[in-house]
This record gives sequence, structure tokens and C-alpha cells, in this order.
Amino acid sequence: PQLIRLADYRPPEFLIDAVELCFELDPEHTEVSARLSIRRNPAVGQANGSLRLAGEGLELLALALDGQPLPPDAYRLDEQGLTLWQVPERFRLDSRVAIHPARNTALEGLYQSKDILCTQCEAEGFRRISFFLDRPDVLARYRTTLIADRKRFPVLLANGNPIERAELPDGRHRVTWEDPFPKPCYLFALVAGDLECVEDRFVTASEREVRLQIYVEPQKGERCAHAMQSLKQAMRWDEVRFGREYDLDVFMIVAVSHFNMGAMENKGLNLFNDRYVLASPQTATDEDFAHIAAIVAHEYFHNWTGNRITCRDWFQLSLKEGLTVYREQEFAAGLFSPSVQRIRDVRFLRAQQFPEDAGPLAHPVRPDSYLEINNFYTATVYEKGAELIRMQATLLGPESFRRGMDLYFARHDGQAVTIEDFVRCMEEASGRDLGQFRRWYEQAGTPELSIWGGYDPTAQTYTLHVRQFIPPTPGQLVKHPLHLPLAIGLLGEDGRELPVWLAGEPEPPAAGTRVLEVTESEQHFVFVGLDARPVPSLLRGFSAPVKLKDDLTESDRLFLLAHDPDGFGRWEAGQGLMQDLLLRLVADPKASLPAEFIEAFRHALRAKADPALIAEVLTPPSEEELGEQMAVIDVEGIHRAHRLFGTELGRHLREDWIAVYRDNAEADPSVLTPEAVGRRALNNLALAYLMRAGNPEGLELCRMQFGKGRNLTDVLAALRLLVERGGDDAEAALAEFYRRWSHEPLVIDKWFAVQATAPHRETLVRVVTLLHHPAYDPGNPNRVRSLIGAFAAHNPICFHAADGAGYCLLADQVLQLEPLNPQLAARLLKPLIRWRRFDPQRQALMRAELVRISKQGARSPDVFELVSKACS
Ligand code: BAL
Ligand code: ZN
Repeated sequence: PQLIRLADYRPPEFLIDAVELCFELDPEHTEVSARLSIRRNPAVGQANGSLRLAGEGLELLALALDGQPLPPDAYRLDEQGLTLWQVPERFRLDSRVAIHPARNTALEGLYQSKDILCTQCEAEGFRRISFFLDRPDVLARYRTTLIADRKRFPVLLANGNPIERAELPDGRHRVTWEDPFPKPCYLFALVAGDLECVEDRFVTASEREVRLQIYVEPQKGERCAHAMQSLKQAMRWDEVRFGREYDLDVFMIVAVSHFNMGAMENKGLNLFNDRYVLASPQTATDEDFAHIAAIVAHEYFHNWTGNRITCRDWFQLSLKEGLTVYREQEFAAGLFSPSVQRIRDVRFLRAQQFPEDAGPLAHPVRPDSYLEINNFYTATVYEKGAELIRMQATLLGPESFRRGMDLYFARHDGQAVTIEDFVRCMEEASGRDLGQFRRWYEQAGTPELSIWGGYDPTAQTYTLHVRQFIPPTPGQLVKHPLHLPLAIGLLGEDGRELPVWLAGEPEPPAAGTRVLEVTESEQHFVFVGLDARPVPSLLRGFSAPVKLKDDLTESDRLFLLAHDPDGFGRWEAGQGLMQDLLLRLVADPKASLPAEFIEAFRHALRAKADPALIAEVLTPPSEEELGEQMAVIDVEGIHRAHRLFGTELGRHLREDWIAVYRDNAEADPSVLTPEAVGRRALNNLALAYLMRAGNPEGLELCRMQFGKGRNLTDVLAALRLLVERGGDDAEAALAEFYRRWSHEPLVIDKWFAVQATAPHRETLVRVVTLLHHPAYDPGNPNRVRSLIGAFAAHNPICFHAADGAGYCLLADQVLQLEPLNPQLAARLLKPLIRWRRFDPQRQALMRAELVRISKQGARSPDVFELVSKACS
């Protein structure tokens, strides 16, 4: 495969103004006619007169230029596309191709999901539909006609508004759609199928009525209410927060069962993995409900950040993704609690992005090169990209940030632009220089921020020393200091917020959080007017995506856990305490839980606070997060320490856990308010601690909770704990769960995942057995992720079994999946890539599997790129 570099970007030599597409749809044999109005790009000098169009897997049936069929010597066809040797300045190109959706297992381009035909074009799927300039900086107006059998495909959808419908004499029907907004081809979509439509309406701020439609498989309409409500909330939020209105007469969402990603923001016609649309309290967990709200909002927000303003090239992917994740996170913060939302976002960043940034796949938020763009839909581009937007918002303040966004929308509407264009808008709107800040987009690696403090009782000053270090990453050995916002608070002895008063300032500011700006490798800040040593609350709200090393003592952290007015800060203090203790337990299994620690957590558990926040505070860092803290990941030691911690905290706080459970148990299982969701989370945490402590009452409660079966969050939590415990109860519960839900694929995905993540010696054999279960389907990405993905990414003790059997299983599956769906295969293999982080025996075993994949497979650029980076 060919390395694509940002430095080689050139504007397109040709532009396409208008596209007329006609699809004669059939799963076995679809014919696509395309009429392209093409002209030379006046901004680009004359080249050699030839035109290159991308096209893959297309059977060319006809080709004509300005109505004249082209003779074979006028063009060349190869595996990647079509070259026309000589073309005029401006012309019409007509092509007709045949494609085969039912055979498309890669799920890119036009494919079949059950009885539905649908498309996925981002990033480069359109070239599997028609010959085209498949790049995001070519924006065209589309008119799309769909023709299909009326009975099999009564619903025919494409982007924009429907403008014509007709019944055809041969039993087929025809619908034409027109999208008035120019768009890149990656935003093209069509859907054909027998779908139920749930309809609602939304009146925009300027009083235009928009029809909202969610299309799902028949009989599933009643499970769309939450997605619909989330959509309306997102539409209103974007108007209020960013002044953005929806722009077409209809907004459609279609849910399909086979989807490589979570969802896709095609103009006016969002396509969704059905797990992010369908929900009822019996078939979806509270976490699923939260994901649905976030993803529905995310795709909707793309209409402005992605569609109206798109990316010039794929190196700019974070321009739309980082910005849209930020918008999604801000939206979600308003739905539940901002602290809990921030905690979850930070947990995700630490678990997914930090390891990526520290491994062989580390890349800047704006990468410099790629072999396969599908490999760059990463936590770095998405979640770290969102942190970069958040930091700009923090540095500029809310008013300037909003002005910057307004300028960005006003200046670049209808354009394909770069991250640089975005940052320039922020600078112009605020008058701030973000020159040094830009390095965040260019430098990979998670900065380490060391902070230590000193109190001078004579001068009554407190000095914070700050040092930043950015570790070398592949291809980037030398790093330069970054510009970052460091939000801090200072707390007095009684827990009161003190003014953060910098030396040299005439007056103290109001007490509370203050944002310091770090720009140097080493820097210090002197605070005055302090008659005793304050306890600093550092990096409040995780104001920058860094690894913080501070000199806080255990008693400082206990104090912050009890007193920090910032919920996020209390959680962070608790995480620090738990992490230190867990790492001590890894080193010394005989280490015990100090009494002050137990009392502090008892106090946190009894606090009159949001139950969701209490649950987060009492949930320790994951095994993966602990591994990140070790030079060599001690798989067994971490697992043992984690279990011991759970057992001990369960035992010491037994009475409290039982009281919590009893207090919360009567929550109505069908209620989805933040309060009810928080209560369920805390309840299930209590149950987990009781079960881990081997408490007989816990087991009884767990059996009862499973048996009640009225709410999937509760049923699944109980099932997971029973399976973790093992034995007859576990087998009976698994059988009962399957019997109850065998007709619901999304629930059965969870049944697979619960088994794949059970931390038992026999899990690997069970996973192999489940590969032959009648409900296992390697053609369905959700099912593959729920079994193989869950096992490899979320069961460290089994995946990293010392004999390498877990690695071998994953490699076998990657090799089998790669020819079917390379994008999915590449994503699955990621847990093998960080082989250097483990002990020498595991390193050898993991590397051997990577070498095996590279010898027996790696035919796709997706898998090839990851394996070669991992082994280099
Ligand atoms: N654009 C791909 C799916 C998403 O990020 O929304
Ligand atoms: Zn997105």
C-alpha cells in the first residue's frame, strides 16, 4: 500500500459541480448510473489533461463523455480506478457500473444488512459505488434516483428532500431525492428496505417545521422514543448553545444491524448501528441509554461541524471529530451531572487514548501520514481532539470561544477547511496568540506534568513548581513545550476555597478556581496572602489531557476526597488513593487497607450527594489503568490486587453496602431520570462489593435481582456477578437469560460479552465454544465485538494467559475476519499491538502472533499498517 502524506496535499485538478445518480437496486446485482458535471479547477494550473477517478470493485458497463461513448483506448481501468487520458475543460461524464451488495462483507460502499440495502461511504466507500473524485474537498450537489422492487423495498431514502415518486409497471417503484447543499461524497447515503417509520416534528428557532423520522426494522418502532427525544434535545441545544439551526425539511435516522462504526452523519440521513437507536428498559442498560443520547446528538451536531463545514483532507479528521465529540460531551454534561460526565470522559481518555499515545500507534491529533485512513478513527483524533477544543475554550473563556465558533461558522460555511482555519478563527475572535498551542495538534504523546508545592510561613506564600515533559513517540523524538491551561483551587484547613492570588497582583480575586497558563518546560507560580499551607486542588475538571504527578500526601488526598467542592476533584482524589493502594497491593499482597482509608470511603458512601457521583468515587481505576502506571504490566499481580481490594472494601463496609442496597432497591425499574439511573449504579456497585466479599446475603440479593428481570441494567449487573462467581448459579442464569432473550440480538450480544469477560481459567475454552454457537455470526460486527472484542480488550487476565492461548485465539480470528471485513479485523487486533509493555515471555508470544498475522494475512492496508507499525 501507498503512504499518503499531509505534505503532499494538492488541491483537486478537477471539480464536480453536480451529480445525478440512478440506482437500480437489487442485492445480487445493482446498476449505478452516474452523470457528473466536471470542470477543471481554475485555482490549479494546467496539468497533463488526464483525469483520474477512484473506483474499486466496479464492473464498468458503459462510459460516455458529453454523450459520446468512449472507445477503450480513451481510458485505462485498473484495480483502484479509471484514468481518462484527455478531457476538455468542462464536460459531462456518464458512467454505468454493476455492483453486488449481497457479496459486500466489508460493509463499505453499498451493502446488505438483513433485508435492507444501505451505504457507508466515510472515509472512502463511495469509490465502491461509482467512479468519482473520492476526496472530501470535492463538493457537489446530488440528485439521486432509487429504483427497486416495491414489495421488498417499500422505503427508498437518500440525502435531502424527496422530489418525485412513481410506480413502475414492472412492480418496481422510483423515488428521486435532491440535496440542495453541496457535499463531499463521503456524506452520500441511500437506504432501501421494508422499514417502520416513527415520526415526530421539531420547530426551529426561526419557526421552520422539520419532520423527524426514525426508520427501524418492523415491530421495533416502540423502542425509538429515547432516540427521538434525544434528537429533539440535541436540536434545541445546538440552537441555544451555538446558534445552529437545522437546514433541511426532513431529518432521518435509519437503524441497521450490520455497521462497522457507531453511526454515520450522512447529510439529512444518518445511518446508525441499531444498538445506538433501539432501547427500552427491558432491552437496554442505563449505559446504553446514555450512549444513544450522546451518539444521536453527535451525529446531529455533525450537520454543522462536519457537513456544512467539512474537512479539506483526511488529515484534518479531528477538525470535525474532535470538535463534534467536544460538543457531544458538553451536551451530555447537561443531561445528567457535569461532574459525572467529565469523570466518564476522563476514564475513557485514560483507558483508551493514553495507552494509544504511549504505544507504536501513537500519532498526532493531526496525523502526518497514513496507509489506511480507516485506521485513524482513533481515540487520539476523537477524544484527545475534543480535549484540544476544550482547552481552547478554557483558555479563551466562554464568550471569546463562542465568538470564535460564530466566526468559524460564518467564514467557512460551505467549505472544506483545515484545523489551521479553525484555530485562526479562535485567534481572531479572541485576540489571543495560539501559536504555541498549535503544537498540540502536531506532537503525539501524553505530556507528563510534575507539580510540587512549597509553603513559606514567613512570607505567607505558597509556590507551585510545574515541569512538563512530553515523551518521545515513533518518528518524533524531540518535543517542544506545550501551552496548557492548568485550573487549580486552594483549600484552607476547614475546606473553604481560598482566593488564588498571584504575587504582583494588587487585589485578591474571588475565592475559587483559577486557570493558570503553563507555557515553559519549567515554571513556577507564587500565591500570596496565605496564613497557613493550603491544600491545592490541581488540574480541576482535568483542564488538560496530561498525566499529573504531584507531591500530595495521602492525608492531602483524604482531605480533598472529603472537602473538595469540585465533584470531579473529590473523585480524582479518591482515584489517587485507590491507585496508590492498589499498586502497593500489587507489590505486596499482604499490604492492608489503612483504617483512615476505609473510614474516608465510608464517609464518601454515606455523603448526601448525587448517587451516580458516589458510585464513581467508589469505583477503583480499572486493571488496564493500573497497568498503565507500571513499567512492566504485571497482569496477574494487578488482577489479584483488584480482587483483594474489592473483597476487603466489601468486607469492611459490609453494613453500609447492605444499607445502600436496601435504600435504593425500590427504585422504579422503568424510570430513567438521572436520580433513578444514579441509584441503580450505586446499588449495583454495592451488590458487586458484597458479592466480591463472598457475602451470603449479597448472593441472595443477586439471585433475587436477576430473577426480578424488569430492568436490563439490574438483570445484567446480577448476571455478570453470578457469572464472575461461577458454579451452578451462573450456568442456570446464563441459560435462563438466553432463553428469555434469544429473539433480541442486541441483548444476546451482552450474553456473549458477559461470558467473554468472565475472569475464569475456562473462559478461553468457553469463547472457542461460543464461536460455534448458532447465534454467533462473524458477519455481524456487533456480535464479533461482543465475543472476540470483549475477550481481547476487556478480560486482561484471560487474554494475557501465560501460555499465549488468548493471543493465538485473537490472531486466528483476525486472520479469518480480515478477508471478510478488514476494518473490523484491524480494530480487533489492537490489544496485541502493545506487546512491549509486558514481560519478556508475553512479549515473545504476542510478537509471534503478530508475525504470524503478517505472514499469513495482512493483505489489507488496514491490518498491514497496524501489524507493520507494531513490529517495527
Ligand atoms: N464520521 C464517522 C462517525 C462519526 O464520528 O460520527
Ligand atoms: Zn463523528
